[in-house]
Amino acid sequence: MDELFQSRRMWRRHELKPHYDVAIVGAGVHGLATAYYLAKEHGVRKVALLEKGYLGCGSSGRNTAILRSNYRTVEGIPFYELSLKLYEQMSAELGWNVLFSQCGHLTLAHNDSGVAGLRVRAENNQLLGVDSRIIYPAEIRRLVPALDVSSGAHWPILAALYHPPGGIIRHDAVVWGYARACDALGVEIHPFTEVTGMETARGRVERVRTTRGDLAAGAVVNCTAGWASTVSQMAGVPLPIVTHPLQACVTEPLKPFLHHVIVSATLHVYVNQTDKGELVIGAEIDPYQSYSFRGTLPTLEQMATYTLELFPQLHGLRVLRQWAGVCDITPDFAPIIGRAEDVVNFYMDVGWGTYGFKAAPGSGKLLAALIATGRAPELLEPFAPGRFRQGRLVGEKAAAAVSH
Ligand code: PYC
Repeated sequence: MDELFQSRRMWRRHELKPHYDVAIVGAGVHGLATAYYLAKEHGVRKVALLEKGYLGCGSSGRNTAILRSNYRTVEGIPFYELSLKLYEQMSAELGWNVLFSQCGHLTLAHNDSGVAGLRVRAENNQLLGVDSRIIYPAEIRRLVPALDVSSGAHWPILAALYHPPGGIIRHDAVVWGYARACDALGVEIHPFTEVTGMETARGRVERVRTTRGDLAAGAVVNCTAGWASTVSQMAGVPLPIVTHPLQACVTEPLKPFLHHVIVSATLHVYVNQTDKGELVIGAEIDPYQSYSFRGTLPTLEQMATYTLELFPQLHGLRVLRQWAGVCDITPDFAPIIGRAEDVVNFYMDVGWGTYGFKAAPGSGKLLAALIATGRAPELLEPFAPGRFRQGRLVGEKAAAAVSH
């Protein structure tokens, strides 16, 4: 591995081969993590990652890079906790700095029902070993002096769920670190290789058609986030997923004044300050389904209005950029991970909605184990593709940072 790391390219170019053990559609963090763990932990190295654009062009490069594990359900919390732990070790594991800053994460409550919701999360978190607790205005003011914690605010801050291990990572660094490690393990990365169709017969995907030629694979994996339903449909697997854009923006840099991630689900806004001093601000999902990457003025106005409710002193701050990513949202706001019920070599790691980046290392590790061994790790079972048919929903919506 060391020798390969010394070559100047972080990942190499390859001709597309006619056959692989595993073909992964989508080389964002989920696809990369799955390939990495297949190669590293199971010795499955004849793996092709097929990406229609450049690496990180989808949701992996278009999120607000927040990591946390303070979810709500007994199914979700251990899953995100596993991912957070893997993120904590990632720089050492990959020999590559992913710039994870565990600065702490605060979810604010502005009314009694908000506080009640945070209490449920705090108790579930603590029962499952996640560092998370309710704090009140005096402590919030001490941690985040810049927040308007006065009782005269339009949306007074009554309490917060404080999650010290949460924070911000450099999302591009995660993509590049995984890609570099995958390449060193022999995985082939094929950017600008769009999957255009699949041929199925006898309950299997027999061929995958791409813009660079066809291939066959023992297992085909859908890790395409916003495009999940379109790609699964190619294998004849309909999914109950809808795709919505989620917008964010970044401001001009300021002197460091905000040392935590601040989230208000009531105000549909989340704010953090990067090491460069810029504020990264995120919105709720767009109210309509679309695959657009464009920012819109109403959402920008909304992000600015709600940010100023929390930090009135930021009026006059200029926005540098605005963008959108696209989110694959399921009816219960929890992912779909596992093997398709009726297509035996088709696997999915999709439906992550606005949570996908946080979960990638854990889902990659567990999905790789399922593909390599044929046995679903216990943590994956609640998220199996059959759960909608069986009426076993997970219900993670109340842990969202933003409204859906
Ligand atoms: O759930 O932490 C979250 C989140 C942040 C941005 C979108 N969702």
